Amino acid sequence: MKASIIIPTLNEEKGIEKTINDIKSLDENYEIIVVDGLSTDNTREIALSQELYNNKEFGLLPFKNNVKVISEERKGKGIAMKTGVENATCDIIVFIDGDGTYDVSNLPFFINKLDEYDVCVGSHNLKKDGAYSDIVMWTDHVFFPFILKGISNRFNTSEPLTGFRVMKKETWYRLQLDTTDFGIELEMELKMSINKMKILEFPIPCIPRIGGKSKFKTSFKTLYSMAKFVHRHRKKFKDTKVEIFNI
Ligand SMILES: Nc1nc2c(ncn2[C@@H]2O[C@H](COP(=O)(O)OP(=O)(O)OP(=O)(O)O)[C@@H](O)[C@H]2O)c(=O)[nH]1
Ligand SMILES: [Mg+2]
Repeated sequence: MKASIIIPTLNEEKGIEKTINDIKSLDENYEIIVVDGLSTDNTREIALSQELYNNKEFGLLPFKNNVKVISEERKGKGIAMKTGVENATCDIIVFIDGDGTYDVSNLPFFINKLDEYDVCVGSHNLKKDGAYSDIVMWTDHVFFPFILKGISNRFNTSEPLTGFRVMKKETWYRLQLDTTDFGIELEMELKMSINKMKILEFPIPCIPRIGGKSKFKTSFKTLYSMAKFVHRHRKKFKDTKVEIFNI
């Protein structure tokens, strides 16, 4: 198998099927791990139905794009990501959201780039033609990173809060992350710098959520806690070596 794709989900019944099908359509052999945070909708059932469907379809290759569904009762995207890694059997791990917002079509290419780079990250901010679909997306992907950049002027990547990252499992363990919520993305940015990692950024289009609600609270409280984190560590953000891949 090529890689374990970890998908944290919390009430993503509208998006999870598309997210899984987009991966299957790549015609590679990935391990798909859905880490569900006790969703109260049908996310878990839909993900489980994908597992059965696959086993039946690929009778001779029962583990091709097999879907593992894990329940994680502890709250937070960061915890879900960690649980996903602990259950991943491949040496390469990929993180994406379960709301269908990430275009995975070039994933095999970026997995191959891990011979040269420590982490490959997808960025909505490199692509001019992918208009932001709504105010929430614009706030998350443009306004927040802009403000954070203004506060610290230290980030070298264009979308510090991206949820699309590709790395070897050993790189994840080198990062030694302890944030349990969405702040894990900022902690990753920080630790990538501290460890002087080589990063490749690639442009991804802005695809609107298929349904469900954003769990990222675009509030001043979030902004304040993130700004505080960035300010506290501002001197350590400078060593990331980032290259941009122009598709
Ligand atoms: N298991 C688990 N998953 C979570 C939790 N919080 C968020 N997620 C998932 O993490 C992913 C990212 O959360 P989103 O709500 O999409 O955050 P976002 O991408 O900033 O917001 P959008 O722009 O609306 O997509 C989604 O697949 C969520 O369902 C949680 O507490 N537990
Ligand atoms: Mg999302």
